[in-house]
Amino acid sequence: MLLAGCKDAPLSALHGASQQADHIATVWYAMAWGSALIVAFMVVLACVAVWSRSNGENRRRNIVLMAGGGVAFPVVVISAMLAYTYGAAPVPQPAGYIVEVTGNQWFWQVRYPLAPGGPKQSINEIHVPSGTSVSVKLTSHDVIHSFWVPRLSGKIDAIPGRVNSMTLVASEPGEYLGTCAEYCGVGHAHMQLKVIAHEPHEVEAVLSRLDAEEGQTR
Ligand SMILES: [Cu+2]
Repeated sequence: MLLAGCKDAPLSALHGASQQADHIATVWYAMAWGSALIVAFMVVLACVAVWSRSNGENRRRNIVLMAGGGVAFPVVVISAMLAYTYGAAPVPQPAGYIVEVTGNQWFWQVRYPLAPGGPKQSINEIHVPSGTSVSVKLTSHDVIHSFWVPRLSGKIDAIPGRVNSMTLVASEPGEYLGTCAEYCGVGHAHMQLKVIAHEPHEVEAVLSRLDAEEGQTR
């Protein structure tokens, strides 16, 4: 019941706006309810163990219970969860749009290398077309940051000297809040960003209003 309060928050991973985020939420629910059932089952077994009396002749049964409950059961549950998590994950589509994002203490620098009329840039806002697979190429200028837009996808680290990639798709136009998810210094808590998904035909006009990259003409 307490968790129900988190569902519609702007940074909620349980309120997906993409297939990828919906899949993460489904896995989260399966793990949460599965874990609750396992805990309940273990509590029942512990009660049975406390209340039953052993006459010392059940050694074989005890070994079977320990091997079953301690080895076979976790192996089956964890394997099934692993297969489900990877097997049912949405397959990334080839990217139709590219943004380059650089983490800085304490802001996100966004570059649109293929914008019409030359590369454009924005700060703490990522303009993307909705319904399109967006390739985010991520790096950092100083320390390790973590890029996380919970309603669209999972987390990925921004690491100095390295480019990490992820693909995200916003199913519908709208604004999706994101945040740095790895402590990166005193300004970390304010290091938020917004993915703004536009109707695909509006993106070109939006990009044309952004600042040109230094050294480029508009
Ligand atoms: Cu941070």
